[in-house]
Amino acid sequence: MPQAFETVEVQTDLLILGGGMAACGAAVEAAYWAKKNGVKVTLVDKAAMDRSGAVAMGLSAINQYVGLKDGQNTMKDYVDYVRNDLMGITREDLVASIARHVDSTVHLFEKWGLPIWKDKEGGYVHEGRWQLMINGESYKIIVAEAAKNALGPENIIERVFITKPLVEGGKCVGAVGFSVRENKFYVFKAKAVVCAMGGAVGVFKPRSTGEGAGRAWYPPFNSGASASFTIQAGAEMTCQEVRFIPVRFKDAYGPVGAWFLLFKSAATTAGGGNYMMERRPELNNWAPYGLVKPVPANLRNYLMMLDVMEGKGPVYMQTAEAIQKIADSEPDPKAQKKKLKELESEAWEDFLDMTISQALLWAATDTQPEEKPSEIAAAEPYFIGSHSGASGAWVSGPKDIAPPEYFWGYENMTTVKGLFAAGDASGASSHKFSSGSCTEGRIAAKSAIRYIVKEKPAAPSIDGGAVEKLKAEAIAPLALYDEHCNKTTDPEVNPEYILPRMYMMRLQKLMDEYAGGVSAQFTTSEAMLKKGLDFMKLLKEDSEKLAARNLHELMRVWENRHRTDQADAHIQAMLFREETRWPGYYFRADKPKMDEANWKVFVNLTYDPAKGEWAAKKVPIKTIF
Ligand code: SFD
Ligand code: AMP
Repeated sequence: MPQAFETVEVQTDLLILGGGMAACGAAVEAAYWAKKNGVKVTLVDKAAMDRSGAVAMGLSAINQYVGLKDGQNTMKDYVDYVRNDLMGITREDLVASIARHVDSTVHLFEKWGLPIWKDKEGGYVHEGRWQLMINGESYKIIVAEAAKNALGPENIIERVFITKPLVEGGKCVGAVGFSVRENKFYVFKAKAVVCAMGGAVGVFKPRSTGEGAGRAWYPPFNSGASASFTIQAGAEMTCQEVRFIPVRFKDAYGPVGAWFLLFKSAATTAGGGNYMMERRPELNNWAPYGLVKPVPANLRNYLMMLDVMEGKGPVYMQTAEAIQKIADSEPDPKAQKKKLKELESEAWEDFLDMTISQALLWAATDTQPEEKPSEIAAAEPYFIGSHSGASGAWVSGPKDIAPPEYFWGYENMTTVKGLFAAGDASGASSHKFSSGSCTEGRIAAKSAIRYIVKEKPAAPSIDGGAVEKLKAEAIAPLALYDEHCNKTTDPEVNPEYILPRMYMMRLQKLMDEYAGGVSAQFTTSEAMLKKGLDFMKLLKEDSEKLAARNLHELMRVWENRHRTDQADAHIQAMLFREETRWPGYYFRADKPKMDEANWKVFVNLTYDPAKGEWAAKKVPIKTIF
């Protein structure tokens, strides 16, 4: 029996998609400018904002704070840091734009109630040059509360999963989606849209399958919605080849930043060798970037992977040594003991504030960080433009910093009119993290409201027929299941459809083996990528046969469709870039060297949804600072 679905139409001016760090920043800023300009704002999140997105579990550090007012660093310092970390490929205008505003966002967090560690003089405690320590278990709740207070509950719709954009006459005029709790299909008609639906996890096969499926560093509920939304809207995408592979405490993905930066811990292989020192000559091959401090994240990974590939693993974070060294610097045994206790509790809190499962793993494996080292490993690839990856939509820079090639009227607007992107959704501006993503959300929302006020876009006229077509497409997997599920004794095995879990495993296997995942030691080549694209074509054909048993699974169907768009874009971009620029993230075995003369450029992609075709091009990098 086909299920009855109500259609709910929501008319608004500014539509904010997502409820994470960027969307919360967008909400707070939009509320202010909307009141002044009589603009209606609506925010839609697939989950409950209090705990949605990457910061769901909380965080133990704010990774971007520039300290402009106290003269700790300049905007240019931050641009220099990001450019080098991304091996020269970065939009300096976008990074600068966030860097000059990020401190004010952090001050807002503090005003909203986020406890930031203070030293004896009342200054912020730094984890590293750019990072501040926080008691951040409730970080997301605090930021979401501010966003909710600013917008008002009547303008927030939770638990609605966005599937696709509405595009009319080359402009983005809204989005469609469905409730994950009720049989309701939503049509949001808007004058401008801020896309902030996070990055993508689960595109590649994770290290943990079966016994630990769903365990990953980045939250499993970010599944490529931003990338798919902007790709399907026809927006130009950038840095789709720049995945991020973090090194993490093995199997539970605990963060390493506090250990490396705050506790100044070393990582060694089983024999005690320190790859960062022993492998230093390798960095010359990646000059000039490899020779700058801090060594880019991908190269730190790479040096470690070289040891692992030579069979020198496991790799250990020498936690006990690091803690003891700090305690020993205290003047007397009593102070040393006190310090040791303090460090122990900080070590546990680091995990309890942001990766609780790692604390559980320590407990389950009888690990006391002050007594024995813990294993670390490179995770699987993720798509996270806000962290140390860079994938996302190509957006306009700010008028006062961007060169003409990077400016088209409204900062953070994609190449599709009326469609703005922030956080993981916007590309080539890495190292925004939680604070920078919130800041970019603020910038994008203010700009989107300026677009609405200045351009006065007409209300969208999407007709009923088009809406019915989108609705039928969105919910078709439910009917497909109902029609065929009784044709086999086990409904999980059925020649008429594919369930989302099976589909996801097929996608992950493809990416893992052909596009340089964990099992391929992050290595691929032109031939492997082309073969991967052959399989991708077949997978995409079969995606029309995705079936869902209930609303929850319908969400899983669409998550996988979104992941597939991200996967496809990734292969296309790696294939186009004929060099290896980020070893440690991926290695093109057929083009093993970095080629500054030909490839110090952005790779930008555009998808034509009508033809199902990609177009790739090189875009020059403009040096501003
Ligand atoms: O160090 C849909 N991050 C860290 N940032 C820091 O500042 N400090 C840290 O300590 C950090 N660490 C860290 C971090 C993340 C994670 C997961 C861990 C550790 C374990 C990075 C930041 O969290 C990240 O940069 C920002 O959160 C990015 O912000 P944004 O807004 O781009 O993404 P989001 O917050 O994940 O929100 C996404 C939202 O979209 C919703 N959504 N809504 C409707 N329809 C759909 N189809 C949707 N799909 C997704 C989500 O529900 C969510 O609301 S450290 O260890 O690296
Ligand atoms: P992580 O926990 O790895 O996400 O790191 C938190 C922050 O510290 C991020 O800004 C990282 O880029 C940075 N970081 C982590 N490890 C190192 C390192 N070994 N050297 C320099 N920066 C680091």
